Amino acid sequence: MERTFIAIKPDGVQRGLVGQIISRFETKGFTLVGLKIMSVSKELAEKHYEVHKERPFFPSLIQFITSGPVVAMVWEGEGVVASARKIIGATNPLSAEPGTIRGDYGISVGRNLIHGSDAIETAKTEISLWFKDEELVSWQPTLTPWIVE
Ligand code: D4T
Repeated sequence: MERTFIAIKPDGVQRGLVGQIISRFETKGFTLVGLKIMSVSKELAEKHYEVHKERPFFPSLIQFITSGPVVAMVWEGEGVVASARKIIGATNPLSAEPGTIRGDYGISVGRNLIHGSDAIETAKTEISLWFKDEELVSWQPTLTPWIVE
């Protein structure tokens, strides 16, 4: 079953949006299979954002993501990678559609609240970077037949 990596960034945690953000994925019908709050080391942050290491915003991005607790999650379900990106909205919250997490709660690209894997392969890499196998729980919600035909 398809899985994606989602992280609520320090701004989302500090602003008390953890519950509301989790609710978006839960009520959509996806299954939570991994969840932890953590301080992110500089090493983990730099690995996670490695593709951006030459970009001018890289130092401030690393500083931001390591500045407070992050809630790391793995969500499961058919099509979850692309669907989660839609739920999250465009990178710049000012351009993100109302109804998306960034569209509803943010105004600044450097405080865009949440990360979601951008492709199935990226999701696999990010899940193994952030979670140990034994931290993930495979389970079948009893509600499934009411959500998936
Ligand atoms: P993440 O990776 O955090 O889910 O964001 P996106 O996938 O939507 O966007 P991204 O990889 O292009 O950007 C990664 C991260 O860098 C911050 N950022 C981005 C920034 O601070 N300034 C910028 O100009 C850009 C483009 C926001 C998200």
